[in-house]
Amino acid sequence: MAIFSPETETMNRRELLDLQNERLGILINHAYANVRFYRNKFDAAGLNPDDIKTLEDLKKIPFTTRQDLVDNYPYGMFAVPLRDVVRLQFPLGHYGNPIVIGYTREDLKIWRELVARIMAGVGVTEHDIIQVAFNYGLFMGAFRFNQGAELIGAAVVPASIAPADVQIRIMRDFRSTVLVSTPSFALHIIETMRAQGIDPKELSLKIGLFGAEPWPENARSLIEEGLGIKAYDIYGVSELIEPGVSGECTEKAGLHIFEDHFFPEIIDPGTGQPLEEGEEGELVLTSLTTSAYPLIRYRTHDRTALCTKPCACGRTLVRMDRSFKRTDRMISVRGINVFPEMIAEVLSGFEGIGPAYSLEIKQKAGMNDRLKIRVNASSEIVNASDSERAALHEKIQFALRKTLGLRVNMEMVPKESCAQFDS
Ligand code: DLL
Repeated sequence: MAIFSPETETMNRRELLDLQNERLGILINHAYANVRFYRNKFDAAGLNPDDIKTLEDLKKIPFTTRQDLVDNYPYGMFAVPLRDVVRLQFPLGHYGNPIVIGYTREDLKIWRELVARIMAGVGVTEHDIIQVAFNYGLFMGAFRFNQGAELIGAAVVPASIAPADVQIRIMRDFRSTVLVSTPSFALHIIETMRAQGIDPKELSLKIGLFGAEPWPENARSLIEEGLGIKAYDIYGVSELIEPGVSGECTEKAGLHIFEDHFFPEIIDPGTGQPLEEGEEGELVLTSLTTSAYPLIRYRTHDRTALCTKPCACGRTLVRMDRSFKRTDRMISVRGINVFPEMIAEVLSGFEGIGPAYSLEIKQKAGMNDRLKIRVNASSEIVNASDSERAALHEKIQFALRKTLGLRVNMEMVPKESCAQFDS
């Protein structure tokens, strides 16, 4: 398979380390000079930028968390003036506690190349027609795929959130060869195709790139068989040029992390101590080249393990295991991140509702498909008229949808039915 940037993707690991150390020095000085949050963090830890000479020294710096980004909303984490920012995006799943990510022209160029690397690595070429079925309005990833594909020279169909039957029609009429979506949506397309009696052989699809949520191997088999394609995993985090942190190659033996732009560490989520290669723990990432929104030792809360053994594809980049578990309580439902604290916050706005609630997650092919929330309601609400209860139900359901960015099924139950949060 083609390697888009062979000079870095197949670099000798000693040279790669030198490159990372050089970039680290620039990053640390940039963040210290331009982001008060980092300056304060360094000062509080008694560090100055000269103390961080190599990646070994990075361990001295405290972690950066999502809460830090929320606390510094909107522009407190920006390391460049707004006039140098050419795009502002807010990630899905953060409506309750918003964050905003900025990009300079150079940041956008990097992200475009990283997505192009992932695509080229699974065999996408300028002859392909790539159907991107991610939400262009809100989901930052959609743009990344668009521009990565254009860099390769492939044709892009930004099918966005068109319903499954429309997606299938586009696929058939345009002869799309690559589908990019969440794995859940790919399964939904397959179900719709079956219901319409459409054989995958009628389509021209050959490759699928799927991510934004954990998807087990059995889901991969169902997608590969259902669409007659090879399906590959892509991983990313909105706060860090998502997607584009890592992606599988045709070997399907882990996701290559683009270490020339991100330095990965695996830590024990409880103690914060670094773990050895091969040990499973929480992935912590440092963006080495991001100029507008640099993140140092950012805790992703995703569980994985790393492997630096050479890959048969020829890349020397470290591989991360496919990630299925979190170290926090975040739940991914069809690619949308749900933080239980956000549910509690919505419920707290309604008199006689909560605070206790329970969550029921319905899975499909090992992936979270539907969320049901049962909330405690006071006896006044339980005994109110049907129309009053229905009006309140609609209000709560609407507020949950607005905050979570996800349609949920909500049920009000008599108080004491839900003793505590329970997922
Ligand atoms: O989901 C970025 C993305 C877009 C990745 C498109 C791939 C394709 P967020 O919405 O910020 O960003 O969610 C990030 O989703 O911390 C993981 O918990 C989970 N996640 C993302 N990709 C994968 C994957 C995008 N391939 C959070 N496997 C991450 C498992 C994934 N979990």
